[in-house]
Amino acid sequence: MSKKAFITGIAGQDGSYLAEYLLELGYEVYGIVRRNSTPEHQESRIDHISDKINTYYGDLLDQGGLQRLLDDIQPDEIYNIAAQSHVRISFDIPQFTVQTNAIGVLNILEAYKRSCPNAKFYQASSSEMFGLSVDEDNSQRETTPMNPVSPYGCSKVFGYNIVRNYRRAYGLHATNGILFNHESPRRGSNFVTNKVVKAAARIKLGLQDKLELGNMDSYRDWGHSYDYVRAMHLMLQNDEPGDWVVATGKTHSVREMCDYVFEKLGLDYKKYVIQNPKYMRPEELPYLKGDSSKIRNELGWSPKYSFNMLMDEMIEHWLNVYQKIDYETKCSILDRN
Ligand code: NAP
Ligand code: F7E
Repeated sequence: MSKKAFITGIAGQDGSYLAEYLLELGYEVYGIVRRNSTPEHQESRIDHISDKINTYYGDLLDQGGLQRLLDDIQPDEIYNIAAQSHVRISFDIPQFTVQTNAIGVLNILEAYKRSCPNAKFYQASSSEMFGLSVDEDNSQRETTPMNPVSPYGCSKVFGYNIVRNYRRAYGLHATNGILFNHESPRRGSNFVTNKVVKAAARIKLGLQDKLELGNMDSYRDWGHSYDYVRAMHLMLQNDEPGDWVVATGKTHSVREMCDYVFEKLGLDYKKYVIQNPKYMRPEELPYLKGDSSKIRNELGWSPKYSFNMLMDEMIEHWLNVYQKIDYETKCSILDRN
């Protein structure tokens, strides 16, 4: 009999890759999407698999609805991926962020504990929880102290801790994946990688003439969402629940990322990128580089995508979207480097 997976945030970046991956593995896939006044846009990342998955309206803030769905579906695995996931925006809407990312985790844990306590549970925890803490070897890992610098980071620390508490207190198979930044062509275009690649492609095609960014001197450990959803699934296949860091172990500044992307398109980013204080954060997290030895050694995970492969896929995606140039010109741009 197929296993059943229940995914909150199924229409988000990770939710969509995870749903695809679990379908490939033969799972029955269920998930919730929020009510939205323009429903024709909200499932764009999962439209291509809409006939293979089962989606319901639901919200992490509506515990009764979560309870009813888990009662009915009785999933084997629950992936709590939904969140207000934008760090800078968490300063604009701190209460909604904390309600969803902290109380929302408690809501689904309670529903899980009552409806299907034998299921396995995954919580989307984040490297943003480490904030200003960096170990002496310039990395963050499972043992690095948590010192968050945003309402988002603070909310995720609560989610992380309540999952550990429910694991110990009630013997639940509840796991935290502490994921570093991961991107893809499906990334929201107000996150920095997709914002830069999309703008660079538009500039190349003459559709835009400048790009406004915030702090270009922060460093991030960027991987591909596809590799990271494989890690989520692996964690739930382990007999014991736990906490695992998922990261590439390589870090790049926003400036270096701009340099790579613009150069790939034959452009000099310095001619086009300007800084706008609007995109600065009240408090910034300056540096992330993850040590994922634990998941590599214990569960055998490793990423398939390098930073360059990730960026190249995103560049190709946005060039295809803005197909004003013909195929041959596009190939010559991609071949140049
Ligand atoms: P995403 O693209 O922003 O997707 C988040 C999803 O959650 C969206 O479908 C969103 O729906 C939904 N959602 C928001 N509030 C909700 C609520 N109250 N109830 C139910 N659904 C709600 O984020 P992602 O990049 O896929 O990230 C997935 C998870 O991993 C998030 O928890 C994020 O915080 C965490 N994480 C991400 C990264 C990363 O680099 N991507 C790293 C570490 C951790 P709407 O479209 O309706 O808002
Ligand atoms: O910012 C700088 C910004 O918004 C990366 C989320 O998935 O990863 C993500 O959070 C860096 C920051 O991601 C702009 O200040 C400069 O230093 O792409 P981002 P994030 O804040 O690291 C963590 C692990 C998560 O858990 C989150 O859910 O880029 N930056 N200029 C900019 N960032 C944005 N968004 N826009 C700019 O114009």
